[in-house]
Amino acid sequence: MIDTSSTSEKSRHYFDLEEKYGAHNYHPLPVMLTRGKGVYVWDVDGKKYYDFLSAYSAVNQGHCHPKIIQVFRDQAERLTLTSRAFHNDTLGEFCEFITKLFGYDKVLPMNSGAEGVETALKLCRKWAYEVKGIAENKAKIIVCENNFHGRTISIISFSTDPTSKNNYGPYTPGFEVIPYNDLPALEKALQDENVAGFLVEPIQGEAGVVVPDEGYLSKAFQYCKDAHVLFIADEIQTGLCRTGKMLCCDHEDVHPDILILGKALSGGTMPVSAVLADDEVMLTIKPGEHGSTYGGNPLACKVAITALQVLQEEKMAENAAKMGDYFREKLAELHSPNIEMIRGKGLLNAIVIRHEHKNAAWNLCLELKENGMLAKPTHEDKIRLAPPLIINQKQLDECVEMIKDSLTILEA
Ligand code: IF1
Repeated sequence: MIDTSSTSEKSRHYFDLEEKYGAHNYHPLPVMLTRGKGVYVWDVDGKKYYDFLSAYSAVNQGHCHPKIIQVFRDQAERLTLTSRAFHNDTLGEFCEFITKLFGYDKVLPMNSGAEGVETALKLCRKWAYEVKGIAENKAKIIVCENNFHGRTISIISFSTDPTSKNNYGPYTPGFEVIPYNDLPALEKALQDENVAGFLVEPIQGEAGVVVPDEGYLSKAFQYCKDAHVLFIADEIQTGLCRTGKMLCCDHEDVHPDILILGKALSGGTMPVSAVLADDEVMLTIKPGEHGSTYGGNPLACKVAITALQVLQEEKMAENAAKMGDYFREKLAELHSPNIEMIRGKGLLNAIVIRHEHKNAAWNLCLELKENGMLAKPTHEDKIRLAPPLIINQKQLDECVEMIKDSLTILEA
């Protein structure tokens, strides 16, 4: 059921269409958006909001970034898709740009984040058999509790969230779950010589922006090196300047063996993901052994180069770091009895609500919406606060006021 109690006639029309003809696989906030620009989005009644979800970090560069949209348009009029059965004159340029930027020999372009993760898992297994020498079908990949890496059957096979996982079995074997941010558990799991890889989110997004202890990533990386195991970083949500560095792994000078990017790689214009690795790993996949119709399409290639350039030119990592520190400081200064905890890095943040009722975080998000700010609760009591990375101090001040005003409804 869609809660439309606070919505207009106009938006109700669109809600009704979705409800009647669309699958019911989401529970969105009752707001009907029609336009976006920078840090703002507008609903069908013309009301303006700050976007504090940024499409789950896909619009780091801000909505409809003019430079990205211009390149998108130009390329859309020229050539959009050839398939990989033929060459196109944009793929090579993209491959050179992204591999040089992140320091890898090769890149494999895909579309959705989940496809990127699947590609990384396949690469890891190929490497396990063809380079590491693990016996057929014995390879194991270590993952973390409360992970979120996408929605495919194999990925949800190692989910620990019943909402994502239940009744989709039988599940794909070959994964071992250990607690997140737990180095002894990793050390122990790595003793099994059939382990080929360790897949990890540098900060767990869906789990509620769980930031691991300082040193966790660098030590985990070292443990993997020592055990001849691939360190696979899912930077789909944490990468591309979101946490105040180009990659979240950069905070600890970790250079993953396999790097997965997605979301903001297109600045929110289309699904573009990429898997980066050196030749020892990447060249284990031979012609015809993996791919996708749209992967590496000309439109995606041009848009991705521009999306990355925009992040660099506009110093979005620096802004995310600075504005993130400022934002958390201002939130702390509210001294709200209703905020249990404020956490995050750069502009990937969450507040944990001190709640009496189950719906506290949801109700707070409804109130934030009334006051002009869109955010989404996760796990009942947490609200993710992740605006586009172009937000400035004056805008953040305004948002902190909105949060302050909205928090009062929790006292009622
Ligand atoms: C939905 C969460 C965010 C991701 C990481 C891979 C993927 C995601 C670290 C898959 C996707 C999205 C999917 C979105 C909800 C959202 C999400 F709350 F579920 F966890 F961002 F926090 N790795 N995350 O975060 O990428 O295939 O979707 O392109 O509606 O499922 P995708």
